[in-house]
Amino acid sequence: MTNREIANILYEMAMFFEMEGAAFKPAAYERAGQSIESLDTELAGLYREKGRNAFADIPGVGKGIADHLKELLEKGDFREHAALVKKYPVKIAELAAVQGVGPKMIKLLWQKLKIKNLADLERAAKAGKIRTLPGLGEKSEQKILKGIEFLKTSGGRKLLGSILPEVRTLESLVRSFPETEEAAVAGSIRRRKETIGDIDILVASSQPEAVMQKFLALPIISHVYGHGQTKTNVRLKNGLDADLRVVPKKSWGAALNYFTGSKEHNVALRERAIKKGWKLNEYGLFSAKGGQAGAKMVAGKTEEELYKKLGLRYIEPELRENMGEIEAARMNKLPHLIGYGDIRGDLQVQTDWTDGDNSIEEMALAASDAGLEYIAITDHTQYLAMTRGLDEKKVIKQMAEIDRVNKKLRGRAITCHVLKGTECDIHKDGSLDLTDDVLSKLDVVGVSIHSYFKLSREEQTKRVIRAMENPHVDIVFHLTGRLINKRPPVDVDIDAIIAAAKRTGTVLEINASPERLDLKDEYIRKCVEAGVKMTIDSDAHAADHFTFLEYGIAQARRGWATKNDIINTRPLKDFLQALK
Ligand code: DGT
Ligand code: CA
Ligand code: CA
Ligand code: ZN
Repeated sequence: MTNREIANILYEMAMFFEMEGAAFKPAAYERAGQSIESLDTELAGLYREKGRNAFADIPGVGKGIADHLKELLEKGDFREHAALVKKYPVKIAELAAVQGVGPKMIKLLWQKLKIKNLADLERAAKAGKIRTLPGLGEKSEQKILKGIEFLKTSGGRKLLGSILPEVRTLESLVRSFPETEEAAVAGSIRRRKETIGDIDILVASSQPEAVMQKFLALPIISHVYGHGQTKTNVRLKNGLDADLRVVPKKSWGAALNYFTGSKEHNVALRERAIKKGWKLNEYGLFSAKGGQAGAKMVAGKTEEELYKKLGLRYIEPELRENMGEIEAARMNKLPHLIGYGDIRGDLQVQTDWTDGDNSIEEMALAASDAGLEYIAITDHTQYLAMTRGLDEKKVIKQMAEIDRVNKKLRGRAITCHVLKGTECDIHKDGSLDLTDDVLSKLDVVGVSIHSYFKLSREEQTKRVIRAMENPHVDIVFHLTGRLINKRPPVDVDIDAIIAAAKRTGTVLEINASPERLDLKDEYIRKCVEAGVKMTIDSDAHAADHFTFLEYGIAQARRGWATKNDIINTRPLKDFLQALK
């Protein structure tokens, strides 16, 4: 039984006591749970070694709770808990995870409607039964349904792009503590996953307690779940949880590696260490000779040293998913990933001609400030009436305006060049929303799907391929149309699309907008393997959206893409030559 599992049972006790209306007990069990969750060592092991003495120094664990813990560790449960589970046979943690649902309501739901779990709750809410309960109305019912929907779609995970700026601020705050020797954000954020469960912050310091105290005093913290000497677990005001660990400097590399993950990558590395007769954990790589006491540290101060000792080339965090990177590192076949500063142009930019916030000129100036050498203006087309999409006449008019802006920019010695483009809608049958005559006049033709998301795989694939076969079509924008946590991807045969891209010379876009990240990593890797070229575009709808490009680059790196795979890393002339 892990500390977290033990803590969860104590939290459950706290909720039962709240249902019972008991005084003090809910807070006492909550506190004991927090203490155990933040212990640096596993309580089960400690109990095996020391018996009841193992509980002596745990804050909040008095005689009563210690008795329960003893029973729990020996028998897997304790009588008082089992009795309450019998009295309230409900999935209490599952129900409490819904926003606005607490122990008191759970009791009411059980007693009046026999609601045991999330599925029961959803059924009752949809049937209009919640509003019949005392103290609850239609509004509470709607709120519960919304809470359930959120839990289902996101699993509570947040978009990387919605939190990274704030995480960076937090990281620099922690780095600025005088006792901090090294600081880094690890976990899924360092691997730049699309969505993030929680923030893992790692610090190297010889004074962990001072670091903890300063961390706990930060105003962005809204709740402390628990804190120990080297480990603290908090909730931030932005709704995310954060874990802080402090390690000695000599273990920095090993700890950074461990807490960066992924778990699967860690497991594979550990197996490799074992094969070499070593032991790998968050404190270092050790020679196992002479048992625990005689173990000698072989590596662990830096990650580079750790990989080297294991006979591997350094593996970038974005690749650490145990998807073949360890084998590639062993064979010296890792890709030389595209770098974060490698993008020169942006091929999907909207303006106030349709649903963007800024003018063509404002977007060009912002792009120039962001260090870009060229952008394509790609406003929506007429089929998207909602965005005031452009028809042929307006496209021609916009081309003249782009000429005017380019001239003006040159006059001011601004080197960012504005290309004429479109985000042309693909109709249901794969025909396009602008005539070939107009498409032929543009520098960059992007096409995309904004309707009929639910066509069969066969129809959807045929539709996109027909658009790709148009000789004027250069790029397919956000191929699958997904919105992370909001809308599923359309169903397409990705292998057929990639084959068609190869055959027709069409480029596929990696859309960098944080809720799109479309293509996903697996598809990018397929493109790389097939030799199909890609662009990384911000899909900017406002002047400050060029910062999104970073998320697209991260996505490309997670898909093993090199600079050569992404054509907008090239200077303008070479970029244009790479199009159809
Ligand atoms: P998340 O938070 O769900 O977005 O994903 P991660 O990868 O940040 O996962 P998290 O926060 O649970 O743990 C951070 C890292 O710590 C994880 O990437 C690898 C390491 N880790 C956590 N639990 C285990 C474990 O049971 N075994 C191993 N080998 N590593 C673990
Ligand atoms: Ca995490
Ligand atoms: Ca974590
Ligand atoms: Zn748009």
